[in-house]
Amino acid sequence: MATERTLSIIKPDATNRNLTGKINAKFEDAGLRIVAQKRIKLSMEQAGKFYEVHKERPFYGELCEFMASAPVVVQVLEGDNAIAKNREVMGATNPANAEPGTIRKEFALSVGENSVHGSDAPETAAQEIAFFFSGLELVG
Ligand code: RTP
Ligand code: MG
Repeated sequence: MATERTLSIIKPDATNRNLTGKINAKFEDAGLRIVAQKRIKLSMEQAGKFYEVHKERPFYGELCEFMASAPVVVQVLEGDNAIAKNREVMGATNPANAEPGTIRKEFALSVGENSVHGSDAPETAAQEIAFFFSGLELVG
């Protein structure tokens, strides 16, 4: 199996409710190592740039406002098949459709305020990691 890295974000609905530790425990229990992590407050401009791929979607404005509404925790997770494994631990985008035991099933408030983000492919993972972290911040 390939060791991969993926970009994860603990979103404002979760940081507001002090869920960072509980969410990190889910990642670590699944074998995902947190190799970089920082708590930051995104500006509207930064949120807009990060989610540029969704700019034509009807929820884009609401999504950017939400992501800039309170601090987020951005992190790099590493492990075997980390991209797919992280998305499995996160659960479906809409918590109503998420499997029991997943982060979104247990913690998400709605399809928008759904507690976590995870990269969806190797190319986006590399881009998203570089968006938030410099090489110096990434230890093995
Ligand atoms: P993410 O990118 O955050 O990991 O989530 P995802 O792949 O499961 O979902 P995606 O389709 O990429 O959508 C990105 C984020 O936009 C918000 N969203 N709101 N109101 C809505 O119908 C709606 N749909 C999506 C969610 O916060 C979703 O995670
Ligand atoms: Mg996505």
